[in-house]
Amino acid sequence: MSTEESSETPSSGLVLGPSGYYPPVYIAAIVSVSIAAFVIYRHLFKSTSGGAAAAGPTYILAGPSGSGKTALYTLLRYGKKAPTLPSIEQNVTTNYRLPSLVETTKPFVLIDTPGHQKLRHGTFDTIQVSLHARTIHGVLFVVDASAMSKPEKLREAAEYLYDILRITERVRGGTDILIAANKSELFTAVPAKRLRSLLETEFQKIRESRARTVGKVGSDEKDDDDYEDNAGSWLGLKDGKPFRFEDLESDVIVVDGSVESGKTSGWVNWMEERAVN
Ligand SMILES: Nc1nc2c(ncn2[C@@H]2O[C@H](COP(=O)(O)OP(=O)(O)OP(=O)(O)O)[C@@H](O)[C@H]2O)c(=O)[nH]1
Ligand SMILES: [Mg+2]
Repeated sequence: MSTEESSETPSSGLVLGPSGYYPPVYIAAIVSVSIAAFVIYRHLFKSTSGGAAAAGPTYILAGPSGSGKTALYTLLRYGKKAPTLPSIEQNVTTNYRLPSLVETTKPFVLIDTPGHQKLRHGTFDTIQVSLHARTIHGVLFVVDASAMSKPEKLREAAEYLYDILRITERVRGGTDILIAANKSELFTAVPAKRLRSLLETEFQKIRESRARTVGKVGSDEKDDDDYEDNAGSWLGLKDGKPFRFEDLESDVIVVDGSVESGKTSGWVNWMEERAVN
């Protein structure tokens, strides 16, 4: 066998191919393309729950980053607290057992979503999938109640919830939504009733500002399927009145709790009530 036909790597560092040496630039290109393909694969298939949201009755944990979703998911799923890191992809189980329904119902799908703004598209997709499959039993929108007295944190939470409602309100009857006011053991935590009213005021402002971007209040139609292009200025619109959660199709309630103190019964009871419907 001649040296040219040998498959050994030459000492120069160049890789020998069937027809000679591949210059480093080709190798760099192949590596870059492989990495890009891997990133796209992860983005498409790993950042969302895939088919799980359509596989059975589903609860989705959503909400801003740092609100305690993964802490809650861990407590619900494993029955104990554990340290968490900011999530970059969803945590999914198709085998979640609600405590008082272990004997009587099948397991549920429980999905924990990342709250970072750049990763929220996966959450919207998951909600869409679950809505179309009619498997959605509820969205637990987790907020850090101790941060809700800060206008920018309140605004961020309200904007995110608004965008979720733009999806759920397109379906007749809407979707049950629990705003889980977490970290209620902290003395700075805003109580549930006050939080509801703060969010309503914020929603009114968001609706007005989005109406300005599309023309006038209610000018973009609810039955436009493309929610991405629709600012949602129609949300909860009734006789020109200020925004009220009770004017929505979706049933929205706010309940205090604390993963840290193990005070989650209000949220679990809410899930159990919906589990049998
Ligand atoms: N004081 C207090 N801290 C909590 C509580 N629940 C969660 N935390 C803490 O809040 C921090 C963020 O919790 P995570 O569960 O990681 O937050 P997340 O909503 O999953 O955040 P992302 O994954 O970035 O969307 C962690 O340090 C938790 O320990 C609570 O009830 N009280
Ligand atoms: Mg998380």
